[in-house]
Amino acid sequence: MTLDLFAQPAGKEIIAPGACLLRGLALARESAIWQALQSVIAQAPLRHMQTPGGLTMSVAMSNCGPLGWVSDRQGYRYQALDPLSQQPWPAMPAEFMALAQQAAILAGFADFTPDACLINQYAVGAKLSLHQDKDERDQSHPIVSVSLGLPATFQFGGLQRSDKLLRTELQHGDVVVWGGPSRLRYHGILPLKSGTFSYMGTYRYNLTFRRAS
Ligand SMILES: O=C(O)CCC(=O)C(=O)O
Ligand SMILES: [Mn+2]
Repeated sequence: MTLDLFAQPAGKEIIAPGACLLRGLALARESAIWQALQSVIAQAPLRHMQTPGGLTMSVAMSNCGPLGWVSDRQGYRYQALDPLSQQPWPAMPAEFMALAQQAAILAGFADFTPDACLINQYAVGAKLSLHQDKDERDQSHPIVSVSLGLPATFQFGGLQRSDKLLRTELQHGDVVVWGGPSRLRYHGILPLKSGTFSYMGTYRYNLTFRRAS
């Protein structure tokens, strides 16, 4: 008799209760994901948003899906229209949705239907300081985060900013999911080191899938 029912999927590392790292999960769909990503950013270009405090973010961002995350002098929020074009954000590509739902299921979140996907593009030196994802209305849904292109150091902390940080290198194709008791853990990305990743060039891309409404 085998214990397959209890087996973890290959490459699943539990990093905290309700949080796991699915190494290489996106690789099986990488060319479809890359094509879909290029189509989204052709419709809604990557741009450097302003923080409420007036700083320019080092990461360039765009969105797809019914809602998109935006930051400007008025604050952080989700909205249905791209402020650059006043048009709806591009639709969530089917391959994006399929990957996000597959990852959520593997992580133990069976009914995740994201309505927002934030796209982050990191050039050398770009970073995302330690923060919580807390602009979403219902935090019973997880965050699914997909890494593409150049590697980066991910910091994953606790519920207090000062809590000890786990540091791990995220590679092309890795997916991190955090929800449940880990949903509001602090996390961030250290400044990107220079490099070239075959077809994605000198960038790291990250897709974070959220249930915003
Ligand atoms: O780039 C990453 O891996 C993390 C992105 C993130 O935390 C965010 O967009 O809120
Ligand atoms: Mn975040």
